[in-house]
Amino acid sequence: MAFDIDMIRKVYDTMPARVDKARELVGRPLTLSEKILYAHLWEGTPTTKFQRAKDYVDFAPDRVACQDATAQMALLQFMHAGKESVAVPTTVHCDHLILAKVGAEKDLAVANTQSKEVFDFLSSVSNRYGIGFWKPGSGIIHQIVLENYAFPGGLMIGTDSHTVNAGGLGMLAIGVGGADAVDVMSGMSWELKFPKLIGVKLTGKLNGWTAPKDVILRVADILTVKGGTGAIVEYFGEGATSMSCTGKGTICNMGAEIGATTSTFGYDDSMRRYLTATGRADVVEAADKVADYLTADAEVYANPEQYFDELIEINLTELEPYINGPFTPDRGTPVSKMKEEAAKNDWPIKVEWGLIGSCTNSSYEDMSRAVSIVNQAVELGITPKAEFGINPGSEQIRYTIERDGIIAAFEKMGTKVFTNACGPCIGQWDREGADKGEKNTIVHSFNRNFSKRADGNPNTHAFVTSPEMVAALAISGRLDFNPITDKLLNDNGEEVMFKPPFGDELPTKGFEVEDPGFQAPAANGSSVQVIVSPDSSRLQLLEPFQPWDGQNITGAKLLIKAFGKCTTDHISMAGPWLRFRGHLDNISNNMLIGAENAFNNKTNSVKNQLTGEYAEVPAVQRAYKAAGIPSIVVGDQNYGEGSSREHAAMEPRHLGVKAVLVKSFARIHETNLKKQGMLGLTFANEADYDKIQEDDTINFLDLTEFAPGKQLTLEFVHKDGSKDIIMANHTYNDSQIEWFKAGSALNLIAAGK
Ligand code: MIC
Ligand code: SF4
Repeated sequence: MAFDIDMIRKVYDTMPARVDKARELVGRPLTLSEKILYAHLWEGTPTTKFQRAKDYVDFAPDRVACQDATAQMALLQFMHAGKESVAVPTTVHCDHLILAKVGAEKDLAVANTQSKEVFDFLSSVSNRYGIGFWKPGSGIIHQIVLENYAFPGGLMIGTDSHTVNAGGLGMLAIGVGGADAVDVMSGMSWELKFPKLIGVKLTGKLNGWTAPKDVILRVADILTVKGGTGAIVEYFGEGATSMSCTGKGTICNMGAEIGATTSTFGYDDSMRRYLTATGRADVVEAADKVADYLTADAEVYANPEQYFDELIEINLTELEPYINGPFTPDRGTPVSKMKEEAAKNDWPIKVEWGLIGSCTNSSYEDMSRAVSIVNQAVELGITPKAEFGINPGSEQIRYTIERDGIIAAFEKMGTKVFTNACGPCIGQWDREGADKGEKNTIVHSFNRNFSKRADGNPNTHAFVTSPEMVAALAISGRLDFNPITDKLLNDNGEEVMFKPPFGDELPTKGFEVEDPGFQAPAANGSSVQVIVSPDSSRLQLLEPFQPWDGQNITGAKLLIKAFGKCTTDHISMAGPWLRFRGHLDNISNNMLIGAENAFNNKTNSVKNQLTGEYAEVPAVQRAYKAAGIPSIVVGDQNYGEGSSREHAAMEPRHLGVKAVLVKSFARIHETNLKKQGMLGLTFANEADYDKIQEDDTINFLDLTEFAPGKQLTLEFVHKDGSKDIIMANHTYNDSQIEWFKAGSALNLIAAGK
């Protein structure tokens, strides 16, 4: 478990010289993000003035973290890279595959039986290649990383979009697909387009009912789900330094929901307190020596408009609690407007469930503030109207809140304490009655609330809010309850009111844990056997994808023209499908089943152009594949938003889709497509989306001249014989074009190039 103090010291040793040199070259003060990026340039990469949002740059991340649902594919790919062990410190965390049903103890035992094969695979592959392994029940990847590995000024990548959580400790932590992780684990550089920078100045101070969560709910409301694309969000100001480190983590975590590359905060006392409380006083000592490099230059904070591409200012003193949703995390409603909004939109007022947890909001502070509301309810004699569930973020948090009586207080109210894992946040929730599909409302402190995500029911209206607001809304049983102004009736029919929540930032008696659930890898793993049974339904060794044949793609069929929001949950659904994350062929049966077909507004119903009949998307695509016919997918804005799961790129690749042509992409998904040897293209003219018809056949006219910065020409032949020529943009650079030619980036690594 030992966090790598030597590695951290090495980063700090080289940081000042690198940053000073960069500042000189750039010729102006530097932001924190720039300092961290310049300090992590890949050896030999010239320090030049990189153009934001333009230049691809090679970096050397300090760490890699993977979670079980994505690690399977990442490590199956890593096994092809031909390496003896990972080149940078790496950990694997088992957190996504545990179904929440009755409570931690039983649920964990069930998961350990049902997913034994997968956990055994991950444990042995970790042991084999020098990877630290966190067992099921140890906690959610991002809480564990924050508690053990994150450090100010570091650069890490992780195969999960919420890796960004570690920004709470002043890191640049970035979510990537498994293939990117394989590069870094193999000792290669990691490429990122030099990001734009968004500054968020926080003035004032959080107070009363507002929490760090409200900052990001407000930012999401301002920037929307794609407003952060290609950007790092840097928070600063008195409002930033006055909040807790885990609160900062919450804000950075949900930066994934605005599409931001990552978010971060400058090194401050809250980080010192957190590092010390989590047993890392030596990191504080090392960081203090280079503290000036772990925050932006003073001129940047004094005149932020000169250094950021975009600047937002939020006054925390005036900020209200927010409730975002339903169906998208950027639809923000301040608590004072909820009565009006809910009535206007006909959202179900009755709250059925309140869920506290997920990697976003499962810290000690979150639990202690939420329980302060629960305790008040008990004192005031109110029986909660909704059901309650919590997922502690890690075993260390669970153990500590149990010791401090917080769990007992929750349980007094009938709360279900689920495993230290993702649980309902990723649809690992056996919610009673969800199959009836009734319209209903739930409130949770998670980050995502896409349709069907938590319980599979498309009519569940999920709202995202702070843990303390979840507690208040669940106890009142009403979505439009405003705890700041509204009274409640207790069980005796008396009018009562809640006082604002309060809680400890960190446990006054310190953190404690008996068995954190960590397994260190063998010192020399070369004799460890990694077993994948050939008849497994859960795991399948990968076959390399075929290289490009050097010809234009012709006679391709339109598989689907997806309409509106098409997140990775729509492309490769989670929930029950998580069990196939290590088996490419089986999981491909969920390909695009959640996407809305623009021609009939139905999901999972597309026309098979060979028969004229409508059928499920994977079935139609398998029919094209069997007939040796290529196909393409067309999509709308921000296609592939959400998760880092590369299955959303590998499934179409595996089933024979050649290109995905959309109005715009989310960052991680676009990279995942490139890595897997697919063509990820955007309409040069967005309005051309409307020209695409259901029976179209597509010919590429100049793929043979595929080159950086050069548009591709596609001919869409309609049913009546008429044609449209559509120009497509792409962002492939020279090396990414090589991935396409080779069939995938991994094919190049495996060939030793
Ligand atoms: C999520 O929150 O959607 C997930 C599940 O953590 C994903 C990763 C996955 O699909 O395995 C993510 O955010 O990247
Ligand atoms: Fe797990 Fe949810 Fe966090 Fe994703 S967002 S890592 S599913 S807790």
